[in-house]
Amino acid sequence: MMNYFDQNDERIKNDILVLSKMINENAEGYTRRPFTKWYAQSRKWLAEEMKKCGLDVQIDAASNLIGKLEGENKELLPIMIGSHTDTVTGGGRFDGIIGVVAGIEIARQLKEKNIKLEHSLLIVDFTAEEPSEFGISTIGSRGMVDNLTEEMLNRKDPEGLVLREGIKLAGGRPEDISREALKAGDVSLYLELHIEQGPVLEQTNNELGVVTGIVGIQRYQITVNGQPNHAGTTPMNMRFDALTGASKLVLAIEEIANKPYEEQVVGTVGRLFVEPNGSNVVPGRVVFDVELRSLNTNIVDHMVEQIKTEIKSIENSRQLSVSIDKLSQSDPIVVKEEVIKGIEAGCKGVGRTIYLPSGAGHDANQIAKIAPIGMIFVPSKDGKSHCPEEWTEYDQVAKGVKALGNALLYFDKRDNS
Ligand code: HGY
Ligand code: MN
Ligand code: MN
Repeated sequence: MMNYFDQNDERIKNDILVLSKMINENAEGYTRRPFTKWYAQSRKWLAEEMKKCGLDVQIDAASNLIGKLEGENKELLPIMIGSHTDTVTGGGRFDGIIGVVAGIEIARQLKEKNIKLEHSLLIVDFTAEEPSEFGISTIGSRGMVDNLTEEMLNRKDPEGLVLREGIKLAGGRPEDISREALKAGDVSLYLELHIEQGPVLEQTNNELGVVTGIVGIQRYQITVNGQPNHAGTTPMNMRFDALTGASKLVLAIEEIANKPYEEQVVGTVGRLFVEPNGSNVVPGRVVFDVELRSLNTNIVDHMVEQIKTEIKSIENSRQLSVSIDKLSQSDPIVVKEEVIKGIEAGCKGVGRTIYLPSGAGHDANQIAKIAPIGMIFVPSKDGKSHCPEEWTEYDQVAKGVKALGNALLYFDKRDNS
């Protein structure tokens, strides 16, 4: 595969630095949550960068930012390159961000080198990929493939913002999401560059990862109801303590996830609320989120059944009432052989490459519902992500961009030969 694209470390570094300043300065790390003024600021900058390299820019009904470059052959379906620029609270500067920057840098170089693609090219910044305060992740890419239900659109965040209003705030038209959604046969291929968010590339001294599959994620909300009471006058044997009951359940979930299964699994409780949350009050109610991940959906379903059994036993032994509600589910993805072949070709001659699955979920999980998907990983220092220490060398990111650009040309030529 000819190396048509340059490794432009400096421009990539500048893009990442500019975006790393558009953050909530009152929050930890590099925080840019969706539907905030910092998100609007970054969106505005991205749109300007897209326009500068000749992309026709629009916001779709689900509020995704999309830059389009018309292809030479109108018979061919567009190729899409995308990711997200929202972060988790206290997050880093690379997760998602490098995938959108990569798309823009590829568009810049196509223009500079006067390379004419046969396919039209769509560069997408998907809205709210990270788990949101609405209990849903990949909001924009869900919307793009009509996978946002009315119930989801009517959900409120803790401040009372309704998701459909948030989408409008970000420039979307919730009422048009279903009508304008993309279907199978609308997009030829989706490609995404992303940090690995794990230790494998670094530990094996590789520079590029050809992603072979992406885990499926199921998220649930568990509510433990007990009885608030005076912490000083309520004897230990007369308490219905929601927090100690929830703690037993959290540890049981860890135990369930630590069991041996034929496929790797993870189980996490990352968000927990105590009511009334007073130091001299026996907790009356605890609400927490559980997320379970694996490449094998049957194993996750089996874990959920084990959690439900634990819930029954804790209800009986502690006279509490516990409910479990499903928040969201994304299905696991296996990357198609012919896509892996093109990604291999793109990485050839760019950097040391290995094959690995993704333990993180991505917008690609949603776009896989309407098109073949492929992903390229670049290393994460110490395997860290979703924290301020998240780090990838700029030249490593630029190598990923070059590989992605080469892969794009491989697929563009493949479909037109
Ligand atoms: O949580 C994830 O897997 C991704 O980083 N949003
Ligand atoms: Mn991400
Ligand atoms: Mn993330």
